[in-house]
Amino acid sequence: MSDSTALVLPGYEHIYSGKVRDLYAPLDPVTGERRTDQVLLVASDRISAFDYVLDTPIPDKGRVLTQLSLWWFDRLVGLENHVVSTDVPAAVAGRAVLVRRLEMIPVECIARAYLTGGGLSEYRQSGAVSGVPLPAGLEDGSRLPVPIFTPSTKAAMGQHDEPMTIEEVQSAVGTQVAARIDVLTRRILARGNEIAGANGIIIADTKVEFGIDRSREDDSGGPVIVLADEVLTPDSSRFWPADQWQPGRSQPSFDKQFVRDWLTSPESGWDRSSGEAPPPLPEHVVEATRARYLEAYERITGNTLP
Ligand code: PZK
Repeated sequence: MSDSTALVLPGYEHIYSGKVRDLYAPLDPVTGERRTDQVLLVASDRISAFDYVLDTPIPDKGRVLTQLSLWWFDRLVGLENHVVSTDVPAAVAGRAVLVRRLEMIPVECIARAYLTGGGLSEYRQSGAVSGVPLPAGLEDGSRLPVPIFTPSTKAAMGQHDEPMTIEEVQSAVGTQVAARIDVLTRRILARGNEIAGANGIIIADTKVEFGIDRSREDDSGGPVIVLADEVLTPDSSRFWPADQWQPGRSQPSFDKQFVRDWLTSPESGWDRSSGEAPPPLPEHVVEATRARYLEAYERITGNTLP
């Protein structure tokens, strides 16, 4: 998307805007040329719900997501990540990261530790998710015996991602890289749940993205796989308060519950099936949502937002 509303950042050129984030290329201070080895990843305060980007921003959301990702990157030891520097323009301080430009792997890497959403639908139809057979009798919110890898396609914006079989992943990226991203994605979720679980948060599932650093090779001459994007945030993961977890019903989501509940309540006057864009959020919904994002950050990290 070429977004004329994206910020103008001195020393950077805007290259792309997603629903809630913006991508910039650094400019060489001497030649003014675009650098091809790095990108600036900027998390906005925009929020999406029901596939719409809402008109009302959530203050501090971009900083929460960025700072939480950085906190996790530090704790996912043994896994390379794309972070180069947090020294970024003042206009985006705290919500932007300068990262290594990677060759992105064209797969949405999803791991599930609990069953809900699209995984639950697949299970109810076939007893399996992404080709992984599961025990009978699982319900919405059930914990899985082990985290499973349920990759999907990276659809263009406005399109829906489709589940991929492991064979399709292998065809897209080769059997070696497919096996690596499967293991790494499940390991990230397992480690995330070890850490967040100690603070009463369940991470039901998560989506990560990997890239390949083509400037290097691993010890066996294979590709160097690097964790990119954001990691274990409320936008990429389902966070559930552990004390309210109750399999057999849909779980309250940590972040967007107020937004979803208000948009579908009579108070909003919005009909989800009308095809119309949702209305702006009232102050109380903005504040409750902001408080939930901050609470997720504080409960997971044990710190207040810097
Ligand atoms: C990259 N995105 C998703 C993010 C958007 C879209 N390290 C990297 N190297 C090259 N490309 C990317 C990354 C990362 N991370 C990430 N697309 C490409 C994205 C932010 C805003 F509009």
